[in-house]
Amino acid sequence: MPDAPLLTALDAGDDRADALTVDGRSCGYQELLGAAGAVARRAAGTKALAVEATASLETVAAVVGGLLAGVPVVPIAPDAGAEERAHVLRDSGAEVLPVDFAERADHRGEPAGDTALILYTSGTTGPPKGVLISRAAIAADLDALATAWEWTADDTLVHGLPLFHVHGLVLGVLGALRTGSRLVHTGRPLPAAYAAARGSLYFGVPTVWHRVAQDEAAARALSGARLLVSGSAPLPAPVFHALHALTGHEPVERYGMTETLITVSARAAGERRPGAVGTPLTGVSTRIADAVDGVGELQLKGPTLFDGYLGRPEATAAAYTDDGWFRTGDIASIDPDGTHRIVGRASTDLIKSGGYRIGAGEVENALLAHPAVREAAVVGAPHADLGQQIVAYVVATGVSERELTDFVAARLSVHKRPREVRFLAALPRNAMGKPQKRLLPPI
Ligand code: MCA
Ligand code: AMP
Repeated sequence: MPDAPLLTALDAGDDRADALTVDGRSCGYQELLGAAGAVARRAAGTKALAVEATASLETVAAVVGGLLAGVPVVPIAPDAGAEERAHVLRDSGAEVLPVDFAERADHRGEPAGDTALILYTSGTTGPPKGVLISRAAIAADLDALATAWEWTADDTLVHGLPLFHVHGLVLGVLGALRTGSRLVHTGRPLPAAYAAARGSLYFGVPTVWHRVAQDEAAARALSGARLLVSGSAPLPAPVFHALHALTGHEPVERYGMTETLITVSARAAGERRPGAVGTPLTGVSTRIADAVDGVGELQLKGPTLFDGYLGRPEATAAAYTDDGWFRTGDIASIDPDGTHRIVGRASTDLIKSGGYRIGAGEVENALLAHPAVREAAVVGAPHADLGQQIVAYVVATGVSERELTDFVAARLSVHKRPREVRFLAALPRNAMGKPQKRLLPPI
């Protein structure tokens, strides 16, 4: 299995000139292979390849080039601030290499490298950790999803998601290059761009689907599609129903994590239930641990799981139970017919905003690095469009909300900035002096 190529469709010799469109520029597989070959030649022998993951053909060529060279690819968010960027480069040892899409070099056959991607993701505290994702895990996941969604070379996949996370990159790019479906990446996930692309298979995070459902003309244009898929955060039931009413399609919801890839999904041929994420994919086993009335932590086993956090054996060990199950940290229940429901997260310090995973501790540390800030507590407040929005409570003098927001955006990344800052005289603390987030004033 590890010796088999990951991007099977690329080797199959398809010569459509528009096999791939990213932000308005198209290319065929042969052009992509040529550009990726040039990257592979440069990357050969490096420890890891850092890719500035803009929505562009260059990003796709760089990622494919890393795979061809057998060098782990480390995508960097284009909006990553100085501190986050430095952390990722230092922690991974990845090199930034120039990528010129006009360059061509012949590079046949993928090597049997183990780690395909190192994706940086937030925990509740501390800086993001590098998640090691193997070729075998990606292949297993994409094949299971192709079966679940009846995803084939006849599809045109459309999305506009960022290319530095599992959703946009693994499913949204590598998935197209493995199944052979055409890909139209819209640059940004705007409803009008989704409508104009006239695809058969659409991916979006709930925020995107919420915006589509609010744009009636765009939503109606999706009625000719085959499948609308939502994931990365809970899809609110009203959005599910609005999409159904406007497009005629009930969205397929699926559940995953950077560490596990996608593990549970509704099926193209099956029932789609609002508030539910379907059943485990081929090869995946699930259980609910320490259940009270059937609700408890979702734990997983299967071929799509990661190979650990880069250089952090203790964190890797802590992610598993003693008997070898991965602890998702998500609270779930399973209906009598096997349908899974995600009902919350064990820790409120892991925030999901617009489908992005953000650690409260990471944002708090960034705020505390500002000389005017003495204390900081960050929470995810419910938000109709973003699911949760980042709200910061700070004890600070002589600094404005805007200055603090920009400070975090420049240090971490724009999507990790608080959307609201509340100034307090002191943080509520318990007798031991520990901050009590549940006693913070309501938003
Ligand atoms: C605002 N902007 C700023 C600042 N404030 N720029 C600099 N400094 C500031 N302080 C600018 C931004 O650069 C941007 O500019 C514009 O304001 C809007 O940014 P923002 O408000 O962040 O965008 P949004 O509209 O709120 O974004 C919504 C979104 C986004 C598009 C849905 O959240 C998104 O792409 N989410 C996808 C996340 C994702 O893919 N997650 C998957 C994780 P300009 O407009 O000029 O650019 S993988 C996963 O979860 C698993 C495995 C799974 O299950 O899938
Ligand atoms: P990330 O590592 O960014 O992929 O975030 C993974 C987290 O996203 C999971 O642990 C869940 O909390 C959340 N998530 C992903 N998909 C869903 C979904 N369909 N419903 C609810 N939560 C989801």
